[in-house]
Amino acid sequence: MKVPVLLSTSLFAFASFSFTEAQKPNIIVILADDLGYGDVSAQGATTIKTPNLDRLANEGIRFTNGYATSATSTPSRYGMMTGMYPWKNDKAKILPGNAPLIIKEDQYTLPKMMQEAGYATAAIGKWHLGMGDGNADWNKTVKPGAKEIGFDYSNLIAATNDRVPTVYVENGNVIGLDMTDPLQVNYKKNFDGEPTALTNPEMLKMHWSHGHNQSIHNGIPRIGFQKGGKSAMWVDEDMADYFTGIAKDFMTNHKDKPFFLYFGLHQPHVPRAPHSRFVGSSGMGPRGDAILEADWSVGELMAHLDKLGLLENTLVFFSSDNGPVLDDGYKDQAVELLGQHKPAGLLRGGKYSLYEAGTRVPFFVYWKGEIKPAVSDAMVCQLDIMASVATLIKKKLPAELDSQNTLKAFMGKSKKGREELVIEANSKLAYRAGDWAFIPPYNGAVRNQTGNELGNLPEGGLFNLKSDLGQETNVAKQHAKKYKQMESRFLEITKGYFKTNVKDIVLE
Ligand code: NG6
Ligand code: CA
Repeated sequence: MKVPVLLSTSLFAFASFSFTEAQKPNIIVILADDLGYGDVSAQGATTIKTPNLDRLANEGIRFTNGYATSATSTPSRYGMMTGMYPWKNDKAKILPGNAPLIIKEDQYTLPKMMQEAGYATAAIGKWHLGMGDGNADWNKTVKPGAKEIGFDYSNLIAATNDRVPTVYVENGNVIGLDMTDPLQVNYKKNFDGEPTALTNPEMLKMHWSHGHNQSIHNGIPRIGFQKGGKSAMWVDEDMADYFTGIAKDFMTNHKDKPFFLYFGLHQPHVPRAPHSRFVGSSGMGPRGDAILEADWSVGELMAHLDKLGLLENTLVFFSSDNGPVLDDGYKDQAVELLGQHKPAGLLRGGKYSLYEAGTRVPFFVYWKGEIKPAVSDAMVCQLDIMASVATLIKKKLPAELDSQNTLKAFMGKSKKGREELVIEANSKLAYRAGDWAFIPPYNGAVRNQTGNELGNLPEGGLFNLKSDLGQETNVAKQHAKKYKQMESRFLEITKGYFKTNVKDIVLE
């Protein structure tokens, strides 16, 4: 083995490996959108096969207790990107496409940390953390945005694939805009004479089931109104190819220097409109096809890393921003064609839920040659990527972060991860510690329009996940002492943030 030159500032050592400043490992975080615990064949799916995700799972560490901080996208991504619990920022809620950036420009972030450590940084794909100052003019550079929070390069969709503006934004600039056809966006009212799903249903190739009946683009109705910008509009079916290509280019351009890449997949979030190559490939309709498209995309990125000779010098995190949902507002037969497939695996709930499937998601950590394949039950969370990577690259962090160093668990050197975690869903909080899940008393609907169970339990809930992974039996009463103990610790951590009378967000 080649021993690096022993200069105290240039030698980094962790457990069995060491690397020099110049060889600092690249870090890639891939976040799928609404991919459930059971949506990957390495985690039990049999109807669909996801060979590329399986490779990360089976040749890396596959975590059975891997969590997002939240059961929806914005708060979840906020937690990952800032190392702070999202419920400490009251703006970290599902954002419209014209929302301002919710991360303060002077806030410490994962990408800023990587920049300071000499990394080239990029955010590619889904953003959903707000862009601009709240009065964005999409025909000029929209800022603050990814750049201001630490990304040298960004190529993004502003919010979600079901929200306007339906354009790609590169470094704050809408790509392909024709200045004679300015792009305008409004979430309150339509622009005179512009078609919507309600006025012009004949224009639709995909129909809505709830919400999603405003501006139409590419035959698909969206949330929000937009006008103009026609030359800049994305083609949903090409989005995977587009972002995969951009990510490959970024890797190629930075192959000789350490890089940090955040890659936000848009699948299998609605509207599910995969490329024709994937249409029909899953036998499960657009949702399954979109998962296979995401699997392909990940495979492409990994093959590219290999081609560039970077596989052995790149640490890859793969996870999902929140749990699964079938009907999230479009009639795309996700429910009808599901068959035996279980998007949440054996877990209860799904996206929007305080039950496990809201936040317990696929979570794989892969590093060829450094990480030995294993299945780990350690509790890990996306929140902890920041402090763990900091430890790996020997970077000091501001003390007040919620992010914890679980590097040893991520690298498979320890079976111990986090001891406890507060998760969020629709501004409601729940608590996980050891084998136990605690849900404080909340009123509200049993399910929302998607059919997913929200986990509102007016009496409060306590579940032993070891003996009851599916959370079928609420043992709050039988284990009153444990309940009290969990409650008191939960109240301690969430002091000043926990509210009992939170209303459910109503999806229209
Ligand atoms: C909801 C949308 C849903 C999805 C979600 C955000 C309606 C009826 N539903 O409000 O379709 O876009 O927001 O999903 O509008 S997330 O994964 O980005 O958090
Ligand atoms: Ca999501």
